Amino acid sequence: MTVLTVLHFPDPNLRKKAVAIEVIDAEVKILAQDLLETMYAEKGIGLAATQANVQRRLIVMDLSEEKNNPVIMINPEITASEGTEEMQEGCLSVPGFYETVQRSEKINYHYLDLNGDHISGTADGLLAVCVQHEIDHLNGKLFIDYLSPLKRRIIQKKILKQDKQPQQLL
Ligand code: GNR
Ligand code: NI
Repeated sequence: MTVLTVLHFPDPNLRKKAVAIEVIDAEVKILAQDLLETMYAEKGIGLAATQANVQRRLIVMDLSEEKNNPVIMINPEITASEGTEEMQEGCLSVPGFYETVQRSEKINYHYLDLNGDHISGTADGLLAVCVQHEIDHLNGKLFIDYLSPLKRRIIQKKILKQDKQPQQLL
């Protein structure tokens, strides 16, 4: 088990489109576990493989209070959506910034689990937001892309400055 490095905006690798997973082999299973471990270590509620610089269509999340409900979604897709809702979002790849984003309110989704079984469901609230946020990552899109260019530029400057500071290790 490994905590992976999470890329920060404006790393160009965050803009790459992830490719579908054709075979759920040992490598995919290890990646899923490492993504979960990274998500828990960084105190996120979701994480996409893209954020760990792996361009495969795999996302993980855990929306439970007790952090005991890991969900692994392979090749996740939104098959229907309705309504709009606004929620304040954050992102481990845009650390320290929280902004309101408009998304679909209710979605139908589909994915493969680690056994290759087809899972579909409907979601609203935080789960709906999180699934949309994570699938965006797989398509090279970030929540700040929904903000004004000015806001995005300010955030970019601040993150570049932040990441230029020497990091305090332990
Ligand atoms: O930890 C996270 N919290 C969050 C809050 C509101 C909307 C989306 C998210 S996802 C984010 C973790 C992350 O960056 N996933 O890609
Ligand atoms: Ni994110």
